[in-house]
Amino acid sequence: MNEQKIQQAYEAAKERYAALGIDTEKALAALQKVSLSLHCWQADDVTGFENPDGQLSGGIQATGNYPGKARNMQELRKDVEKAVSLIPGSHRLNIHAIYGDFGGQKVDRDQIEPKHFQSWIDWAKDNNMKLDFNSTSFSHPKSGDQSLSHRDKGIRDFWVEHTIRSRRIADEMGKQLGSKACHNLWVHDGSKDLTVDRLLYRQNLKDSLDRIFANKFSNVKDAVESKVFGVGLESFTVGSHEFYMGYAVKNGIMATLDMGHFHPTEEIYDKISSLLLYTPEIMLHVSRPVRWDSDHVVILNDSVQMLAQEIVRAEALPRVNIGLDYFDASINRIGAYVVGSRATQKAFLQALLEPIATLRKYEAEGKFFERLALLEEAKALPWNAVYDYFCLKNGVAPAEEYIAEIGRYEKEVLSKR
Ligand code: RNT
Ligand code: ZN
Repeated sequence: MNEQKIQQAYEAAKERYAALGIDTEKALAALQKVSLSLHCWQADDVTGFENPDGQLSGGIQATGNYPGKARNMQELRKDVEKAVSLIPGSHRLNIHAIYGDFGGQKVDRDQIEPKHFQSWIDWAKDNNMKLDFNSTSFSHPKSGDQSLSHRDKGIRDFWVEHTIRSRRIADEMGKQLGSKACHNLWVHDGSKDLTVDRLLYRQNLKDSLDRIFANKFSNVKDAVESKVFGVGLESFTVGSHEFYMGYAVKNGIMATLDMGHFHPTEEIYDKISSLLLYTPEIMLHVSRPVRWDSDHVVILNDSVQMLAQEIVRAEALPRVNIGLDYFDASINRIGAYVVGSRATQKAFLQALLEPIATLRKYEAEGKFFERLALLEEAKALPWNAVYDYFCLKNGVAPAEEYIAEIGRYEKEVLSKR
């Protein structure tokens, strides 16, 4: 796309928005500050580096067998660097504990240390990125159907130790990179069939969490992630939404809202303005459930748009940590990162360009037809010209041009794996 054309289209859009009282420059400046936390696990279908042949377990599944997945740390970093080069702005990388630099050694989960992640911290510095972290309860011989809530104290102790160490690693990342790291705790714990011991498991999980969070780390923002159910664990999830919402509120930590972790017609956008009254911040897992928590690549759909609108309308951008969470193994994985990240950015840009003052005025005056009409019209305003300009300003391929770039990378790099 010709630079001049992008510029011209932007000038026209700027005028169009100005007529509605919207300052596109302000929206662009705000979007520049929206950092996405890219999930490292899209690049290798949640395999990690502990055991490259290991099977993914714990109620999550990556389906598809597209060639070219990252087989080791070097390949994964190269892929993330490529993806990031096609996403305007500066972003974070969200790492799971199984992605440590273990140097070919067997390092069990209760043995991980900051040193195993030092090369990630150095990499992040070199690439002008910040890091977030996650403990990993799945894909391990001690996982079974439960981890932190297991009825065997020995198993619980193992996972408590792992999670405390994970938070310590996050602290080190936050300290060295000068930006607090989000530590997200999600455990798959549940049961396939009916349990008569719901209370027992939940008491166990609460007790484990109390032990895990007994220490405060000043460079960590803690988050706990609920879920409605996992594959193979359909009848009961220990860490339900109520469980973690209660825990987060009581302990002043974040709840993570994953878009795929609620009942199929339940949307997370409506939870933002409630949770923020009671918790300091929120962590998001932007995802796309298709009939279930299928973790399809994020696209610019109503769910993501309404989520972004709610956050912007509540002036909550500084209190929301935007993580992505999906893993599609059936398409080019770098493409998956880029499509999902750009869709998320577009949703936030649209929200930042909303004629909110007029909409609020209509609402206050009871002019509901006018409110509905303007909401409809706003959908078709030339926000995409503003996004192309955002790409241009950030030196990133605009519009569909990234498709060819990813094609080149596939030919030159991925196809040789
Ligand atoms: C699983 C959760 C969790 C994971 C990652 C890999 O349903 O969404 O966030 O996807 O931790
Ligand atoms: Zn998630």
